[in-house]
Amino acid sequence: MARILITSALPYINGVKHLGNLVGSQLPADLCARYMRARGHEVMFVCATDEHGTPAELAAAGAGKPVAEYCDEMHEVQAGLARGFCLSFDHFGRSSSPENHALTQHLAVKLWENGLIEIRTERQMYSQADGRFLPDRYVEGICPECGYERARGDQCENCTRQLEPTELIAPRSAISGATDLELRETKHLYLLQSKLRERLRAWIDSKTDWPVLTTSIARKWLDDGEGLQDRGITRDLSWGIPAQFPGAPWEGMEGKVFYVWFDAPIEYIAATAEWAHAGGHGDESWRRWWRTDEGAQDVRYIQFMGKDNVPFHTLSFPATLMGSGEPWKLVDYIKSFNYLNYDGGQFSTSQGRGVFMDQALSILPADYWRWWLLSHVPETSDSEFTWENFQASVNKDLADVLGNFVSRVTKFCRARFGEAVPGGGEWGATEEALFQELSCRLASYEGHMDAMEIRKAAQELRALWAAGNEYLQSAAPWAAYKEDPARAAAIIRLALNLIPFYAVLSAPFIPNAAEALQEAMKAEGTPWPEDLRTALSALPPDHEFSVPGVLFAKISDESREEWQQAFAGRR
Ligand code: B3M
Ligand code: ZN
Repeated sequence: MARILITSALPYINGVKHLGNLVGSQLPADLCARYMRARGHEVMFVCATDEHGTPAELAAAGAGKPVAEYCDEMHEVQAGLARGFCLSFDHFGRSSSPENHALTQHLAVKLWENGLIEIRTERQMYSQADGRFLPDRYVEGICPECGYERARGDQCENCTRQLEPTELIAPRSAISGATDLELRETKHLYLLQSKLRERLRAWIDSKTDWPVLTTSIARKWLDDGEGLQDRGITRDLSWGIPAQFPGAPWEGMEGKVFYVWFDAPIEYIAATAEWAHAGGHGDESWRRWWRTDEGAQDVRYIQFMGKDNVPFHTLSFPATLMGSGEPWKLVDYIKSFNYLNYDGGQFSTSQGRGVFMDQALSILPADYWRWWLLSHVPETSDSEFTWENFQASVNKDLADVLGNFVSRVTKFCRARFGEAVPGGGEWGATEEALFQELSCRLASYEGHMDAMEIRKAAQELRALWAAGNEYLQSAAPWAAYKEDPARAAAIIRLALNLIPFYAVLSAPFIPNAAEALQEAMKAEGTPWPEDLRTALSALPPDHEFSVPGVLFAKISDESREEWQQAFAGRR
């Protein structure tokens, strides 16, 4: 048994996330957490809302609410949607928590003590029209790297380059659209990341098993130097973690807060502390996940995120932790994702294009979405959601393959033998062939899941379901029943045993359906099939069950068309 720490990139507080956001971090992280728990590992799975920075302020202003109130409300909304999608966080925290305030300020002090933070006077965008400094997303303009026209002052969405507002070409205020911006002097704390370049490079070089998507982005910013410039880590904002606080070794930072990307990843640690405090556990209970001098040397730490977040997790956050000089746990594996597109274009929060988490749950249960999203996760390239593809995949994989298998087997048994596992008869060559196939596929499924090759794992899972259908087809219990009822009983006994077996294997993808199957088969608590033959004899003769209700309803052409229309326009 190992100890596995899993974090998902923190969803911004500024509104309900779309399915592209969900599949890029929280959902695959949940898949991993569920799988690792099922394999008997001790798992700590945390996430949180990312509540600081200009996105929060802009969204609160848009909603006409004080920022704190807006964040309280949106946190509850996002937590509710996470539950709706069965995201099995051990804790879903808030980057605005007292724990994060304390840790962020603590780490900044350590960095200062190690000579990695200094005060710099810089010239910063000031808007006459708005009467204020314009940090980060308060400025928009053209990306100096790729020419993208709607680059934001913190990062270009198109090419992932981290930016300063002053680097944008033709900058304008995101508040008023004003272009009369001038540069005014102000002081900020700077993190001297460039001093850590060689340490970071050696660390990245040691990660030979990381996905290419992750390391190529890291190397790009490491090599051309742009990504690892010394960065201002404070901002002229009122909402955030104060940069001037009792015990701070510097002066003059009144009215400034830490930059959201400085405190957000620290919330991974703080969320674990929040978990401990919420459960009444002592500090050692979270520190054993995060301090390599207090137990975390045995932890495997896996992060999940979209590709635009990779520079912050491969460079900035490790720089913070390494630079502190304290023994914090660094990430062991970063699983990053490309983008999911929507029906010929992009999902867009600003334009309300695509399906958002609340809308998705209002039309279909979570498992339908989980299955499609995970089996089409944009792992090696961008992928695209279309309603046709969604309909086909739900109807074929879930309804025809898994749902139909369960329904045929349980109904046939009820009609011929009653609602209990039939005894008698023997297994022969057909069963032997099935065992062979299942054990190969199970090993391959486990291999893909261990490596978090999610699409391949989904394919293998589907093939495991299909093997059950093919077995039924070739063993033909309905025909056997006429001549040799005992033989039919043996076939059905095996087929019934496949149901809890499938439920356990499928639970990371479709937890609700898996639970319904376990309940119907009265097989709750079935363990992972460490030994195939044992697992497939787990339900003995006379074990009672009930025929489950429809597991997955097919999506009709009418519904598909209706949804296609409904989600084409503005949210
Ligand atoms: N909130 C960006 C995003 O949602 C950001 C991730 C923070 S992870 C520490 O894409
Ligand atoms: Zn760009």
